[in-house]
Amino acid sequence: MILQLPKIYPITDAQVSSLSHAEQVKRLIAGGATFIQLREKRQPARAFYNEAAKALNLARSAGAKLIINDRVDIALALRADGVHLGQTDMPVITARRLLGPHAVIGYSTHNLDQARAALELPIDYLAFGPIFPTRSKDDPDPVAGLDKLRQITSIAAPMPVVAIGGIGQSTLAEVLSAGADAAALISAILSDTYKITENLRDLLARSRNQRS
Ligand code: 3NM
Repeated sequence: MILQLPKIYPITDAQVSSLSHAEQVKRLIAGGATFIQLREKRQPARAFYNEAAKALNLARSAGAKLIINDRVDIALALRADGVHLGQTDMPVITARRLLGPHAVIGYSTHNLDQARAALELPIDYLAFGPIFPTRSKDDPDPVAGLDKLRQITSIAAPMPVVAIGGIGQSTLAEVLSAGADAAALISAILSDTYKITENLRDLLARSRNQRS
């Protein structure tokens, strides 16, 4: 079945935001998030497990889906809605075997060859980026730009494509016009602690005004 993604896909980040993942999730849900990724690159497994458990409770009570970045073990232990995997994480096929057919699996790609290869994998969405320069990722791949995004969205259908990297209020429209099904964002939503809910509401409103 083809995954229906909201146009705005927020990702939590404990470096960009000083708040806990659970608190970020709470504010994102208040802003209208229905599909959220928890991304944690530094915490030890136990600390992240505890945080993810709290975040998942919040998501469940709001009917939102929660996807765990990288950590298939934590997603499995908590029965989270799915995982987001990168090129150096556990192979997608292995994750699918562990998580079963109903889990959502998203997969990061950074160039055309990776995107083509991803289309052969048992994934639910393909992420592509960075579309623009980003400061939220250590050692990002080269900026891919909108033309490559357009190429990918044209070959990927019906696989949903999530654009990521440097997307904000002013660039959202271009990314969606390039055919992306959703935009995944960190700093444009999280960088001001007091405006997380407001930022997300604003982005969702903009995305609704956009023809797809
Ligand atoms: N992955 P921001 S870019 C987590 O290119 C991540 O795959 C990327 O954060 C990729 O919205 C990125 O603040 C960072 O730019 C996205």
